[in-house]
Amino acid sequence: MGPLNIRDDFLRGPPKDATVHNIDFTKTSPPITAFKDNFAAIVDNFMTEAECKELLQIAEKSITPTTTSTDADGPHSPTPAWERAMINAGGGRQIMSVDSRKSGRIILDSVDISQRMMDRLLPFLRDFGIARVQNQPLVTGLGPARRGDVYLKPRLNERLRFLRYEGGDYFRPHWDGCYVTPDESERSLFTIQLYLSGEGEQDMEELRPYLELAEKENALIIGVDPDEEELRKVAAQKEELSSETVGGGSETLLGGATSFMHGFMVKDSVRVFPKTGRILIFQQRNLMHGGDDVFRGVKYTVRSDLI
Ligand SMILES: O=C(O)CCC(=O)C(=O)O
Repeated sequence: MGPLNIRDDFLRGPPKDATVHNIDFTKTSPPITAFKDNFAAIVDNFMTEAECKELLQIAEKSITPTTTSTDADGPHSPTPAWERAMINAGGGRQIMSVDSRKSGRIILDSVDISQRMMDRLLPFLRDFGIARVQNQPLVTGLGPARRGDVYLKPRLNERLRFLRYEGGDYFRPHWDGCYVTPDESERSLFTIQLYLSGEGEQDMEELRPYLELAEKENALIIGVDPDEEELRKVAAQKEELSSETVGGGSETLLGGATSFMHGFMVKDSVRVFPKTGRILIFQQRNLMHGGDDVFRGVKYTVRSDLI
């Protein structure tokens, strides 16, 4: 990968018109009492649409071949080579698992960009009371709280994971693993999702039949003895519905919320819909979540961690 050539004033300064919203899981619809006092919050307008576009371009440029390819149809301009996202299999190994997730991914390691994002984020973390974490057992677990461990000087993991979901792509429910640096002096406590596309709230009437199909597929996949024939049928129905609505990625996004739920088989979840420039921050401990299937349009998000 060559130099990223990031302009000096990119992502500098505080965002204009940012609004914040703390998620109180006892007051959400549906309420999730098991997540009482667990931390999750949204900052809207954290980045402008232009900044989101530029960030995505930087990421795509980092994986775009520099040479033009030629095949039987003639020369083609280079297109960014998004890889398929994998899951961690322990011991630093990654494996493909479409039962768990299906999306494109670019991994961009950039201390510079993550530092600029962090400079912008820090005042919000202070307001949320998570710029310094001490005696918060729900966030750290009981051991660190009892020992009086203090988590200071948060930074954003420079490993930025750009995810691209389209045509029925998803990330099934899971917990985010806590990342511990090799020298064990730092660990991640919070996840960051920065949405680079999406319009925010979606029409639930329109979305409901799509979600029901995705839920059916999910229930079959995680069942003890899945009915393969039924699974194929549901997957085909879902594909048909999603591919009908895919058309270049310029359409309004349908689906793709980051959903919080208490348990794999829970039907109704608390949805945070992607919105360009919106950032979602939540504690890694306890908060089961997933990325809903995307049925129309393209969802782009950047995942990182606060360490
Ligand atoms: O794409 C999403 O909304 C969720 C992604 C996610 O859960 C993850 O990156 O761990």
